[in-house]
Amino acid sequence: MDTLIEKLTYCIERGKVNKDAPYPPDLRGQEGSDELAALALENHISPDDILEACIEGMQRVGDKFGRNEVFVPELLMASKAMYAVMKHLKPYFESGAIKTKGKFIIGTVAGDLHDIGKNLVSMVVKGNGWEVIDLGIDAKPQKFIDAIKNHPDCTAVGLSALLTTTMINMAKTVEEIKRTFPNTKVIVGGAPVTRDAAMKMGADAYGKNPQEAVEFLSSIAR
Ligand code: B1M
Repeated sequence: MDTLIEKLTYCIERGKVNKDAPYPPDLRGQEGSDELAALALENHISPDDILEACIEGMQRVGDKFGRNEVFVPELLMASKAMYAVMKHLKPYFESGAIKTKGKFIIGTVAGDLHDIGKNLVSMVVKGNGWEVIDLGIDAKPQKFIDAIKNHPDCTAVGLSALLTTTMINMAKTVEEIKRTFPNTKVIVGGAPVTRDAAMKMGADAYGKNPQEAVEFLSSIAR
C-alpha cells in the first residue's frame, strides 16, 4: 500500500491529474491523482492518510518553487491534482453534518488567492456538524463585516492566509472585526501564521490544522 500512497504524493508533486491528462509529458498514459485516490479509498486507506500524502506532495512542489526549480504553472497543476483528490475526500469529511451545531464564517484574506487549506478547513468543520459560510478568496475586511451582519448568530469567524505579505491584511481584518463586533470570536490559520502572530493580531485562537479549528468551535459553542 505504501507504493500507492507514494505514487499519489508524486502525482500531486508533478501535477498529474488523471490518465488522460497530457501533462506532465513524461507521465503520459499513467494513472493520476484522481484514479489513485479512488483506488486508495477502495483499498481502505483512510481519508486522513490520503490527505497527508497530498499535503506532502504540495510541500515538495512548494519547496521546489522556493528553490526556483519550478514556477507558477507547476503550482497550478499541483493544485489541480490536489482538487481531483479532494473531490473524492469531500463526502468523507462532510458526512458528519446532519443537525448543525452553529455557523462558522470562513475566508482567505484580501490579496491572497490560496484556497486549498481554507477549503479543507471548511470541509472538516462541516463534517463535524457546523454550517459553513464560505467567503472565498481575496476577501476584503468589509466582506467579513457584511457576513457577520448577515449572520449575527455565527459562533466564530475564521481567516486563512498563505503569504507572509497577506498576514498584514489578516491583522487588519481581525482589527476591523474586533472594532465593529467586539464579541465575535476569531480564529486564524495558514502556513505562515503562528500562535504568537495570531495573539499579536488580537485573534482569539490559532489553528494549525482543520482539527484545531473544530476544537476551538467546540470549546466556545453555546
Ligand atoms: Co503559492 N506560495 N503563490 N500558489 N503556493 C506558497 C504559499 C509559497 C510558500 C511557495 C514557496 O515559495 N515555497 C509562497 C509563499 C511565500 C511566503 O509568503 N512565505 C507562495 C508564493 C510566493 C506565491 C505567489 C506570490 C507566486 C507568484 O505569483 N510569484 C502567488 C501569490 C498569489 C496570491 O495569492 N496573490 C502564488 C500562487 C499560487 C497558486 C495560485 C499557483 C497556487 C494556489 C492554488 C490554490 O490555492 N487554489 C499556489 C500553491 C499551490 C502554493 C503551495 C505550493 C501549496 C499551498 C497549499 O495548497 N498547501 C505553497 C507552498 C507550500 O505550502 N509548501 C505556496 C496545502 C494546504 C493543505 O496547506 O494551505 O497551509 P495550507 O493549509 C493547511 C494549514 O495551514 C491549515 O489547514 C490546512 C490543512 O492542514 N490552515 C488553517 C489553513 N488555513 C487555516 C485556517 C484555520 C485553521 C487552519 O482557521 C481559520
